Amino acid sequence: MRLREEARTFLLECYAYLGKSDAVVQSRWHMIEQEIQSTGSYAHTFEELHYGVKAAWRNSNRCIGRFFWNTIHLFDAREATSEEEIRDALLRHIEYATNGGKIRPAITVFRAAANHQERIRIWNHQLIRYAGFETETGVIGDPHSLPFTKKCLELGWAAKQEPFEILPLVFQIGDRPPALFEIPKEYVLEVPISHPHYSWFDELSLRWYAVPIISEMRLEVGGIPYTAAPFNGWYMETEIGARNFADEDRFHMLPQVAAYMGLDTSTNASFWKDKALIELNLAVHHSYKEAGVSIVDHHTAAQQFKMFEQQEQEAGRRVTGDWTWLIPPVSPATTHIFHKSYDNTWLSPNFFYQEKPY
Ligand code: HEM
Ligand code: NRG
Repeated sequence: MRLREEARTFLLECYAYLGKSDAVVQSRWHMIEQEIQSTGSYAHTFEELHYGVKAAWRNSNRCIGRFFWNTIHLFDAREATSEEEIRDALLRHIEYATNGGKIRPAITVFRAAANHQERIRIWNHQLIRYAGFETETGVIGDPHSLPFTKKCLELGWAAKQEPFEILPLVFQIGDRPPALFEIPKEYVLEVPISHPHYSWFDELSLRWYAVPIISEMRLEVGGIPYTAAPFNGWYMETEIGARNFADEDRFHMLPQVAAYMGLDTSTNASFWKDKALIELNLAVHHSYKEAGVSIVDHHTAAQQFKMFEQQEQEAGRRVTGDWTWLIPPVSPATTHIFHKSYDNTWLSPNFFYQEKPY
């Protein structure tokens, strides 16, 4: 039986890490075995789950931020059963993680799906995210959010159709109708983007939210699937400056930035995209720092990742990684990551994509 094996592998790893005696491992294993036999599943203790989420982060092949894997705060929300309790747990997560700008990595784990009636799914991609609206004159807001925004409107969301409009929280318990809640304004910290030297930058009216809280992935620990387990760290500046603002199918800002800079956009060889990209990234990093909101630049993040690799080697664990995601999208060859290869085996515990619930 698959669950039994995965539970056992996880228990041994977890209890070795926690320094438990053989006797404790034995007795806990007997409990788990019996629980699986009589109920078809088993429940993690708090400390098992806490180690599980740390290991899931440590095993996230695509994450450059893993040096801090051991510091994540766990909110155990497995007792939350009503819509109100789930909403309160999500707001508590946002508040704790935001911490006035000094961002704290955290995860809120909701109950595991024992059966379909009880499964909890968060429909948002991230708890805090900007809406996107299709209009006759083009998209207003973030094109990435178009399908989800449409769902929210169908569910009765009263949108203002603004370019940086925070989407509501939408989640579902089993087959019940999805619940939709506006996030109270005071919970959402945002950063207006300005440039340290270009005063015209303000005219672009760019802003971004402080905390990325991925809410659509499935956490797997010891064979148990947690379908709702939103987690956060802080941003690396390229995520916003080189992708969210720059991608042609996102905010597509490079032509405007280059125009303000007076660059020659009629030829590739003026490197106008590259120059605009650097100033955009500089502005994002500067603005977060100025606002007192945690953010890391891609050079520092790569150095921290190198320390993670060393630390893991010393601990006798292998580091797995997805090179294509680990290299930063700006000046990748200036980081050590570019110049080596990574084993892209997926270890467990880990975070996985799951089918969209809508
Ligand atoms: C991906 C940085 C914290 C799990 C990423 C990416 C970056 C990053 C730059 C690539 C994102 C992209 O290209 O879209 C960081 C930083 C953190 C942090 C700076 C600061 C502490 C965390 C935490 C977790 C986590 C706390 C989970 C507990 C992941 C996962 C992915 C990822 C699962 C892949 C997401 C996907 O496949 O879409 N991270 N991360 N990270 N990170 Fe981290
Ligand atoms: N690129 C996405 C966020 C992906 C996860 N990044 C993190 N995760 N930093 C974006 O919104 O731009 N984290 O948990 O800190």
